Order: sequence, then structure tokens, then C-alpha cells
Amino acid sequence: MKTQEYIALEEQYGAHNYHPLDVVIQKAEGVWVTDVEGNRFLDCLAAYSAVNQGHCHPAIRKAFIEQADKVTLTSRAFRNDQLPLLYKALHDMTGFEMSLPMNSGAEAVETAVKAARKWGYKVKGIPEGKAEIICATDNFHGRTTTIVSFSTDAQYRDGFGPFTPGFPIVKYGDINSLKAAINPNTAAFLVEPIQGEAGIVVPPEGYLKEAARLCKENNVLLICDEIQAGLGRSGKMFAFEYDNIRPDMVIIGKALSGGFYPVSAVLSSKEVLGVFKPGDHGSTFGGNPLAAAVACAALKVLKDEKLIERSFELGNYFMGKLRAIKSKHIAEVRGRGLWIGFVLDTKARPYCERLMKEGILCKETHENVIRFAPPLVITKEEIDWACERIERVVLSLD
Ligand code: IF1
Repeated sequence: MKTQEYIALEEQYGAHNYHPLDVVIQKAEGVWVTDVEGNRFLDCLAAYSAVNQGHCHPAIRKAFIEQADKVTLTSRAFRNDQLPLLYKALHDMTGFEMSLPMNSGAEAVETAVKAARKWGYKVKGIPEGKAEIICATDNFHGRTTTIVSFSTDAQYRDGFGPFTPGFPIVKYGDINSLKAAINPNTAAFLVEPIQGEAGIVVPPEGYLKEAARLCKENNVLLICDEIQAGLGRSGKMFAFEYDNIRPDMVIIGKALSGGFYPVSAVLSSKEVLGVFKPGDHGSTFGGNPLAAAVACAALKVLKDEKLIERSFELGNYFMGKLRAIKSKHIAEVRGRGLWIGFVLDTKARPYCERLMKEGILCKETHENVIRFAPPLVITKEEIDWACERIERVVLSLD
């Protein structure tokens, strides 16, 4: 079948909740994807950072296939021999006492919300039904009805009410706004250390550090959503490391599986995750042996291939090259690690379409920002190759 035939099927039989670029990908390896016509593209989105390790990484693939040959799902009614190894690997790599596995990022966010509320009632002593979790403007934490309840993006909420109460909003990056919102019923502050969907927005210097201090002072849990920022994308294991802080809870997903399978987790302390008793929370697929085996392999690849250090170094290199492009349409180049927001003074979508014709896949966010977030296995030469084309496209549209 040809590209247009696949697209026609999708348009006819699939819900139209996306507006993808018209490239039908058939296979992928590392940073490269190939469409059904045999065209090759450099992937500068990396499935929104789920394939930090590169597409179809051989070591993760091996773990996936070997585990699929043994057992894939037991449910948590029984134990399996892979989940304990994932718990241990997460502890060893991050230092958090405990973790709780889920599948999608949104489920892990819901898990953190439930843990924080329960901690608020059982440990902090907030009166029943009064717990508040403070969230930031322009946040993105997922798509469930509770999570869109604290979105400030009109489209993400439109038509989906009534909403879950208990989520006051403060201005992202504004410490006074957070200070004013904290009160005795505040259980937690949920924040992205760098906002992805908002356009790779890095908060002002010192913001997270001061937020962490305020949380501690007021016995409020600091929850960092590292689903997109974490696991190397920002040039550190976690983006919060740039501020030398230690959140009470960290939420991860996406690259935890290297793109093979939905695997997410909440990392925290015994005090916080200890609020869950048998039956309080769970998931049929969460913590299944296939997910655990894949996640262990995906974490090992990050470490073995030094992908976090690579992201830091090559991110600076990539950003430097983008900043050197002289065009009046480039308003700003920002980001951390291989997570770059290329801000234009005009609509970004036509640029993404032109870049696709040049062999680069990327995606706009918020009308005028293109994000460049390739798999962390990208080479310097591939960045040079991409920058040549990016420059050509930007200058041609000047
Ligand atoms: C889509 C964005 C990226 C996330 C953070 C939780 C989740 C996400 C910080 C939920 C998910 C995704 C979802 C995807 C597009 C994408 C995205 F533009 F919407 F914001 F990456 F930039 N926290 N982000 O970024 O995780 O439940 O999806 O596993 O199409 O909605 P999920």
C-alpha cells in the first residue's frame, strides 16, 4: 500500500484526535525512520522523548523478545521474577527508597496525585476532603479527566467537565505566586522542572531551589514530573539536578521503556508510598514482567552508553549551531541537553513540513516553537547534517 492509502484508512476509520505530518513510518533504527515509500528521515522528536535510547535499540529488543518467550503478564495477584529487579535498578540509579510501577505517564501522575492526597490526610493531618495540590500555568501532565482539570490550556479542557477540584494554579516560574498559594491544606506542589508542551520552557534561575525550600518549610511534598524531562533528555538523569534539589516524588515514563512498551513509575520515599495499603491502588498491567524486563534493559542502555552525558554535550553543540543561524525569524533558541525549543516569530508548522521534505521529522508546539529532541544516540555528524538542512529551510522562508 502507498502513503495515501494508509492515510485514507486512518481518516475514515480512526478518531481524528491528532493532526500528524503525512509520513507513514514503517520501520526505524537508531535516529533514522523509514516510511512506506522507502524515504529515510532523521527523527528529531524521538516519540516525545520515549525513544531516548534510539529506535528499536538492539539490547532492549533482546530483553523484550527473551521475556516475551517466558512470561508477559501475571497480574499483581501473583509475584513475578522481573519486577523486583526493576525496583532495585530504579533505587540504584536514582537513590529513591521505593517506586510504584504503572503504564502510561498519565497513570503515574494520577498515582502521584493519589499518594500526595493520602499522605496529606494520613500523615500531614489535612481535614478530609480539603487536600490541595498546587499546579503551574501552562503545565502538561497528561489527558485524564482529573489531569485536564488542572490544565490551563482551554482546548485540553473544552467539553470535558465537570472537573476534579483541589488543584489551585500558580504562575510557572513565579515564586511569589507559589508562596501565596501555600496554606495548611496544601499537600503538594506538582511541577515540570522544564515545561515540554509549553515549548521547552526553562524556569528562572533559582526557581526550583526556592520552591523546594518553600515546600520543605511548609511540609508540602514537591512532585517533579520528569516523564519527558527525565532519563537523560535534559542532559542530566533528571532536570531537577540542575537546581541541586531533591523532590519528594518523581514521576517517570516514556524513555523508561525506550519506546517498546508503556512503562511509567512514581519514585519516592517509604513515608509517602507507604500510604498505599493492599487494594488502595493498582493496575492490571502495571509492573508486569515484560514491562519490568524492558525497563531494566532501557535503564542499562542509558548508563552503558553514557547517553546522559552525551545529551549534555551534544545538546550544547546542537544549540550552538542553531544559534549561529542568522535569520530574522528566529526569536530564541532555548533548552537543555538534546531538548531544544527553536522559537520563531511566525507559525512553525510550515517549517516542519518543509523540514520533512528535507528529511527531518520534527513537531511544532504552541504555534511558533519547533522542538528538536532527537534520540540521544545521535552523532555529531548527524547534527551537522540536520543543521545544514534546518538552516536552508529557515533561510528559504525568510
Ligand atoms: C500526546 C505534549 C510532549 C508529558 C509530561 C505527563 C505526560 C506527558 C511532562 C503524559 C506526555 C506527551 C503526550 C503526547 C504528546 C506529548 C507531549 F506535547 F503533549 F506535551 F511530549 F511534549 N507529563 N506528553 O510530557 O504521559 O500519558 O502520554 O504517557 O499526544 O498527548 P502519557
